[in-house]
Amino acid sequence: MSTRRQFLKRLTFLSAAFPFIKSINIKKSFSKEKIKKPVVISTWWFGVEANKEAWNILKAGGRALDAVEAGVKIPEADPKVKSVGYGGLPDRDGHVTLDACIMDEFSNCGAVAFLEHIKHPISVARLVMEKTPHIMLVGEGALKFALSNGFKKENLLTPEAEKDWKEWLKNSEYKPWDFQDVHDTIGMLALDSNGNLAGACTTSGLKYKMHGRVGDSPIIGAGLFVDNEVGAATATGVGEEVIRVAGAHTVVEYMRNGYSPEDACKMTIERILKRFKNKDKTDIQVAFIALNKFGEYGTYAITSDFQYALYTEEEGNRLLQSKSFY
Ligand code: SD4
Repeated sequence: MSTRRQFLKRLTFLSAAFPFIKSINIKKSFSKEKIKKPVVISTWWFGVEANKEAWNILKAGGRALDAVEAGVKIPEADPKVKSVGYGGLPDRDGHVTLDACIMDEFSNCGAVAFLEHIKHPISVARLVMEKTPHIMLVGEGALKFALSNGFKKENLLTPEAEKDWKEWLKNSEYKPWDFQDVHDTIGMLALDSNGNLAGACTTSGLKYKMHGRVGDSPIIGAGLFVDNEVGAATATGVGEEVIRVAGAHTVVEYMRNGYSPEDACKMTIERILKRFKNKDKTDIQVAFIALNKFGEYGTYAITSDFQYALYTEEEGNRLLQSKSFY
């Protein structure tokens, strides 16, 4: 039985057994021709440039994995993006420490965390996936692995980021939830013309974090998850909250149960918000983006500042406003 038929059979069974499961999005009559592909979706304003790079690979019939790696390398190398790679804001001790992960259509995955001095952590993550029997390397070990594979050791702290950090040091007020200023991980998901999914996620993490702190972004199942039978999801925002609900995996599991990508993101955000009953929820941000096997996408955020970039054949490359709770 084909994978898609198995998927639909499971969904039909689930909705019969559990009528409360929303079955409105189940594509009983989904024909292959209706699948919108290729598609690439990514987080925040810098996703637009990243998508362009990914699209070049996708439109040439390339693999989603190659597209997402090439795509996220754009903000990694851009010093104007103060939350990813080169030019990222440092931790409270002045170190730029990077987290990244990547996952393909075969559930192969690789990650690096707490990595310093390497401009493209996503490519190191891919090499961890392809060249080692492991999934994640961190800190010194990740750096050693990168250098032994030809990566160059660089200073990633730009004069501008250093200036911001020195300014912050004057009061050293640690507000990891302060999303009014700079933040923003790039998470990217792609469906290629062969119908395969992949995802990548890369960040310098929360600004002025404790030295050694690692967020959700390099954690498979939290910052990123891909299941080629169902869909893919990635996260941005306060990583601690994403990890607590195994965010990206939760989104994919909701999609497996028949929910649309948008509903899946929304329900996962709801699970995060449950913990904040008596607090002001508008002072933290978490957002998810999701893409399913049919090329349908969806996003949801806690607060209204979240934007994402979407590139499809029909509509071109656009920066869009996400739905949110607040
Ligand atoms: C982290 N999730 O390190 C990342 C930060 C981020 O938008 O996405 N900011 O927790």
